[in-house]
Amino acid sequence: MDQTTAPADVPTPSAIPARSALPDPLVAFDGTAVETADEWDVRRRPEIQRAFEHYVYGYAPDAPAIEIGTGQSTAVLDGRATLEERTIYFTDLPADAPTIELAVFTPADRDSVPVFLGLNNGGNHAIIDDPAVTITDTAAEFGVEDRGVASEYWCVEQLIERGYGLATFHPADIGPDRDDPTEGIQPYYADLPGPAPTRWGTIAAWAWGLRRGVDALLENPRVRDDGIAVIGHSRLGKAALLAGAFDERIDLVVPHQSGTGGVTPARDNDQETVAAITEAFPHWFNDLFPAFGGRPERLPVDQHLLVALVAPRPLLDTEGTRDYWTNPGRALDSIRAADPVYDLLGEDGLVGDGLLYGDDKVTAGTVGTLAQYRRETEHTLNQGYWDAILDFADLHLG
Ligand code: GTR
Repeated sequence: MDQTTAPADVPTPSAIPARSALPDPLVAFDGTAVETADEWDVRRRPEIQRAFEHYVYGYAPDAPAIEIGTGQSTAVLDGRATLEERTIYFTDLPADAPTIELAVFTPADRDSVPVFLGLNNGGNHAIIDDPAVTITDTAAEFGVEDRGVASEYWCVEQLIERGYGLATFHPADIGPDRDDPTEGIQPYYADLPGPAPTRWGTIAAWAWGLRRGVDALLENPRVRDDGIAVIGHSRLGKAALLAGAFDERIDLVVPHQSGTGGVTPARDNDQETVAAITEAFPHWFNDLFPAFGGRPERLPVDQHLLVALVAPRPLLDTEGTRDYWTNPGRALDSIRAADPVYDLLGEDGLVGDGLLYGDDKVTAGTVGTLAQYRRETEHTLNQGYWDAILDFADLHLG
């Protein structure tokens, strides 16, 4: 690993001291203090981003040229919502390159609303039970068979009622969740920064795909430009957080039960370790990250810094108390360790201890721009979570 050519501002693991504590977000890799918002923006934020690309997720391509197809617009949910299906084409790539099949549900009676963008594992047709929703090719291959089976997970009726939209596509539009580098969008990008072992993994590709979803939403008059929230669950929560950390057009981030490689640190994690995750899912990360298995204290970064990259934008980390593998306690440590960056950038960040449970009210008095919210669940998403998420969004996206 130490032989790889790291860019000048990325330290090699041997050049940085092993640290069992989470690295201080406000101390640059060269050991100097980061004392102003400007220093954070110009110096520290980019070096942290570079280190995540280099050591963890891989370098993703720049924003590509896209074209958005016309597709269908149709009334769904008894006329309460409008469904727009739009294909996102990558116009500089060969004609056989992947496309994103984006479905956007928005309240029929509003002009322009905040929208949650998230990857869905079932297929767009799993969101509501309505034959109007297209079963896309990738969803037919990788998603579920039955329509509407994820309706109590995505709760789109509840979103619509509360004045929000949902935009979604299947992750396999960008790349299937398996260890085959010949599939998906990745093989279409040969020239990326960094040496070969830093080539982007699937989480980076999914995050990049989400950012293409943002490109499309910003062109959509039914979507409020300053109201784009990104959400994702578990492996897709890791992608949502990564997208939010790199893309300042994203206004609010909800990494739901995102675990290791998401909000949960690699250090001092007695649940899913770097060794375990890179062995089970080698394609999720780049090929340098596995070298930190068994020695996470050598990582120049840890996941609290990914949270910090979202600052000053609001982030709600949602976790299940019985979802042990994601390690909600360590995720809370991560949130807390990112808080000083919110302070530096003039946001209130955590209020109190930063933790809310179950029926705790998510209001201006109880949460700031950064919080963890837990429910008594295992590894799932449901209406109770959405109540809290939408309360948080009401506060910050108004
Ligand atoms: C697990 C994996 C977790 C999490 C989860 C999921 O098997 O170990 O990191 O991503 O899958 O995506 O549901």
